[in-house]
Amino acid sequence: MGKLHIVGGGAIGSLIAASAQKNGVPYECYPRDRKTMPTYAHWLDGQTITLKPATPSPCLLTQSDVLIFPLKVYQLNAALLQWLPHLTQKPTVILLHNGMGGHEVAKDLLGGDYPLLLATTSHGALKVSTSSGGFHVKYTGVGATQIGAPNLDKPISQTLSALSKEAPQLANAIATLDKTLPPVQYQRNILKALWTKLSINAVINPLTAIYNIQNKFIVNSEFEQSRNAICNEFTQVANAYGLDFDAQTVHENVLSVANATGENYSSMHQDVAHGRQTEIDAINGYIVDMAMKKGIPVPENTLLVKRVKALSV
Ligand code: KPL
Repeated sequence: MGKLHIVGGGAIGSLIAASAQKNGVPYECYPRDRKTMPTYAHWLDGQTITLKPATPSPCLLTQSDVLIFPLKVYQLNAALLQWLPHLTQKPTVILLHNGMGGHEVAKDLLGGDYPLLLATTSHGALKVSTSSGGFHVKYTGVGATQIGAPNLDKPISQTLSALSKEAPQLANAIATLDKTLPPVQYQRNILKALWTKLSINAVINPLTAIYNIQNKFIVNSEFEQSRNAICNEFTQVANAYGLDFDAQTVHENVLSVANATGENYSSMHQDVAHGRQTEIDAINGYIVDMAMKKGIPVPENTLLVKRVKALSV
């Protein structure tokens, strides 16, 4: 098994590092700012896990290594550029972020045939500052990670065991991630899985950020019109790109995630509350961009992008 190299010291990156520590997976962590890297993690069972110190700079990786970027899409270009000289042996790269656009960034910098995996996770984690000025990470909810290989030629393997014959390097990287932070579910059609997550984020994230509410409140009738409009626009755009969605199922799925994560404040709510840049460009902004290329009007998504941008720095 190769070593797992984790770029970034955010909540999910630190959760992966802590989980690697807990499960005996060899890893290195490369946060942008070593001062804000969590030093320990609080696990759901009350356990405290001490993280190993961060590694100061990238190093040459071998093909069996796995390089994961649990970063925001807008941080990806700079991070990949920094790593590019160290990827000559083509270790597997995994992108793990909310929203869309990472695949395009990776294609530009790494090329369309690079051993690449795209992933989305529903694990919950919170990075917390301590009174002494340090940081720790809190595992707030067990979820699952969906992962798939967008650069493989069709026909794409249906199962992970088929993938291990077609692309053993990618199957091994998935196994490494699964040993680190299970469960990891292989998705043959990862783009559809990412668009599904996009539909959820496109409704919950901007509404919770704009109205300063927990996820559960977006199911209220006062948001019905907006929810319907977002889901209808999303579905038209997704269909125009050959992705099979129907608006009613999209809407029902959004409501069920909002209920299941009801007590959470969405990541966009938290970004606005902490004065950080939001992921609006990679979520509703991505829908707007993709719609423009096909000449589809998306007034609700366009309005939400403007309103969230007005809230954030
Ligand atoms: O992914 C999320 C986010 O907050 O970004 C949801 C699913 C909305 C959970 O809060």
